[in-house]
Amino acid sequence: MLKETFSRRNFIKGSAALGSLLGIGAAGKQISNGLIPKASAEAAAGKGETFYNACPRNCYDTCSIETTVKDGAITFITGNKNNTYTKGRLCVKGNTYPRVIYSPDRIKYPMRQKGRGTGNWERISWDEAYDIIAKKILDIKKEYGSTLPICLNKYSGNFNILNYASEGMLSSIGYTTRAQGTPCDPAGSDAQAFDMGTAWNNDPEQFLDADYIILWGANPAWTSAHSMHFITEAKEKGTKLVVIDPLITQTASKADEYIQVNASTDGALALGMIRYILDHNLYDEKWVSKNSIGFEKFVSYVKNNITTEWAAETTGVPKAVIERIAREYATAKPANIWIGFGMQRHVNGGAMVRAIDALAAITGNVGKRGGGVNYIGGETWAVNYHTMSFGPPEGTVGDGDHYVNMNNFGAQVLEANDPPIKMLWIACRNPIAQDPEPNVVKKAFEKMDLVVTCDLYMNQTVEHSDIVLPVTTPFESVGLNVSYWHYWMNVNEQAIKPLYEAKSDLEIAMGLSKRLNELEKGSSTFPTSGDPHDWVEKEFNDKLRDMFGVKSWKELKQKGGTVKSKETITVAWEDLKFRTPSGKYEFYSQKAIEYGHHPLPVFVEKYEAPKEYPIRCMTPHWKLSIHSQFQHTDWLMKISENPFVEIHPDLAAKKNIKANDLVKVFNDIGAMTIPAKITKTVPADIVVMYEGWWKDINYSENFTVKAIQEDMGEYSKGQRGIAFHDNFVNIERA
Ligand SMILES: Nc1nc2c(c(=O)[nH]1)N[C@H]1C(S)=C(S)[C@@H](COP(=O)(O)OP(=O)(O)OC[C@H]3O[C@@H](n4cnc5c(=O)[nH]c(N)nc54)[C@H](O)[C@@H]3O)O[C@H]1N2
Ligand SMILES: Nc1nc2c(c(=O)[nH]1)N[C@H]1C(S)=C(S)[C@@H](COP(=O)(O)OP(=O)(O)OC[C@H]3O[C@@H](n4cnc5c(=O)[nH]c(N)nc54)[C@H](O)[C@@H]3O)O[C@H]1N2
Ligand SMILES: [Mo]
Repeated sequence: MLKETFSRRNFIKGSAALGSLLGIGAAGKQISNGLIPKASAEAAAGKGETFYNACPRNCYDTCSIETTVKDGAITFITGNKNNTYTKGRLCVKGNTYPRVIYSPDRIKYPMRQKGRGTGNWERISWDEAYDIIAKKILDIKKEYGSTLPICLNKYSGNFNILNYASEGMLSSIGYTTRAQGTPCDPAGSDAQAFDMGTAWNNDPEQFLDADYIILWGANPAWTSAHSMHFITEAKEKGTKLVVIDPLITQTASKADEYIQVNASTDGALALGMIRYILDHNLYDEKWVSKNSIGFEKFVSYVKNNITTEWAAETTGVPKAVIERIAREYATAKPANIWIGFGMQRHVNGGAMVRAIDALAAITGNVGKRGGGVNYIGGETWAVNYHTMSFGPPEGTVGDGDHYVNMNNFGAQVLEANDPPIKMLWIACRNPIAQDPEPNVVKKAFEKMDLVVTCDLYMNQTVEHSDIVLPVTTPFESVGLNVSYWHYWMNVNEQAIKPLYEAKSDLEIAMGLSKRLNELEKGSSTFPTSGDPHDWVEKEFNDKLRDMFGVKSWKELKQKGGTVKSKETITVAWEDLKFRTPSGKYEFYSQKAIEYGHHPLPVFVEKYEAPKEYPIRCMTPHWKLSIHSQFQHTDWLMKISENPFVEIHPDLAAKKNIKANDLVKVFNDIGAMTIPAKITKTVPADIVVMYEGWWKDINYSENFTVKAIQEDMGEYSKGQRGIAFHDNFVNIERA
């Protein structure tokens, strides 16, 4: 068994040379003396030039930012007041951006590591880096007769539309292997696709129009701070707020009613509520008869299989509570449900989402302003993806790209044999920290001839790479961002020059294409030069112009850096034309059968805890980071010094563990030792460790997480996700 310990590690592994390459030491001093700006009153008053930026992280909020620049340095940032979602405010992470940009930990130059994981890095020039990479690509193509042994793992470190240059670059050299899927939402997105044709949420600003709000396994107080403004305001106006979560989250603490459900049993809760609603004729008969198919079959399933007594026993929620919230929900108009991504990270996550969707549909809450069963949306991602429009070189043989599941990347890379994967290109991803079974991911890396990672900071993935290419922050490059939650489009201007030798992923793609073509003419179809502003301009099309009412990038800038889309798309399914095969809401889904599922929203059992590891270990998202990002920020490190495991006092007493004791959390694939936080916010059969990593600490919440699949994901995302919360461990005092 692997034993991982909690230790402050010499991150830089004693390399003085690396220290200076990272900007620590002499160079670091120079930065802090010269560049790190102070948020002075003068700057806060707006003196300096103003630029509009967009926070491009994988976050519901995708904020519009106003940046003040003086003498070429950022002196102040704040939320853009022209945006009614951001409302002139940033979250705690966003407010630290100047520390992120000017962090002495930034990777400053391209570097090559002599021996993966040795820390023996040397500075190389961009030309050398391009040369090594281009030669390897051409060698692989020669040896294997195709570029399929080259694999891209790119996801959401930066959702700027120009960052799709990574995908475009790889497409431009031939067919390659791709990490496919999403860790965020796959099971729930399939569920909504079976029910309605696709996942599509109402504008979150419409929480203000709701009479009743259920936050179902979502923790927006941490993961979507700006949504909380609307929820809180609605509550102040008299809207009832219910939070359903096994953990007493910060969001739960704001609720009128908190319901502590047994993990992974929400399907039973929704079906129990449905039984009550059907029995008491509280459903919207007109809505279901006009807008749905399969309702009768569903009713028959519920009446034959579900009782509120059974639901109470399964979920741990008293029968009287199930019945009361069922009545309240069904009679409030409109009633709004927000299903979190966290809730569906289970082996029955998709089935649970289908049951909750059904609850919204039978009460006629789908297609209503202020109502809806809100999960995720993509209506505004109507950009051209111009960066990806360059096909493979002429004469490329083969029948297309190969795919491995991003969520089980390590194992699937190891399994790929036809041909084997020999080179990794990693951008906007930290798979060694963020994926399940990090040791399997490391093994996959060992099989490679070359691992190239594009990133801003050292992390576990960079440490296991051969070459690291330094990338820019959003403030040093241009772009365009839309959200999967709100309905705004934000422009990102270049506020300052790139620091050190950092380049954007787009510039890197152009540079590599240039070198490839110098070495072998026609080996990459990606443009070898170009102004990034022109690339942004190429993302606009008539649909986007119509949706947002702006013609161009420049106009977006003139309009205050941010515009909201037309009202008509902000109420999901308002026209009640569903994108299912029948065009109706499908309680009975033939598509679900095609993908191997029950056609109806039925109850599916939770994952059974193994006997030796009876404690569920949940790993939700952390308030002070976006996954592995924002951990190089001195301000945040100050208030969040180290990870911890949350344990209920009863469980702690049973295990003889006291506050701050070091605790070993372990199962058959891994272990780690971290301090205990004793708290009643977690139930006695669950412990919690937060997702992310802490600088200089050998911690990943994934050390014990197995790659157990969710039930759905293939239909809408190509691949299933990981049941991150069906992770079972044991604990003992270390
Ligand atoms: N600060 C911050 N914000 C973020 C992120 C971040 O890392 N940090 N990440 C972004 C990304 S990529 C994502 S995917 C989203 C995730 O956003 P959320 O879905 O809001 O966040 P999670 O922490 O994954 O899970 C939310 C809640 O689901 C609960 N949950 C787990 N299992 C169950 C269950 O069986 N039933 C019920 N009812 N609840 C359950 C957890 O206890 C947790 O409180 O947040 C985005 N925003
Ligand atoms: N146990 C457990 N594990 C989880 C989850 C969970 O709930 N529990 N949640 C999962 C979810 S939902 C997600 S979305 C994943 C997220 O996991 P990742 O996709 O790895 O997310 P990040 O850590 O946000 O970003 C990865 C890297 O992108 C880099 N980056 C930032 N900007 C740029 C850029 O412009 N260019 C390039 N090339 N790189 C850039 C960052 O510095 C960072 O190192 O984690 C998953 N892992
Ligand atoms: Mo995510």
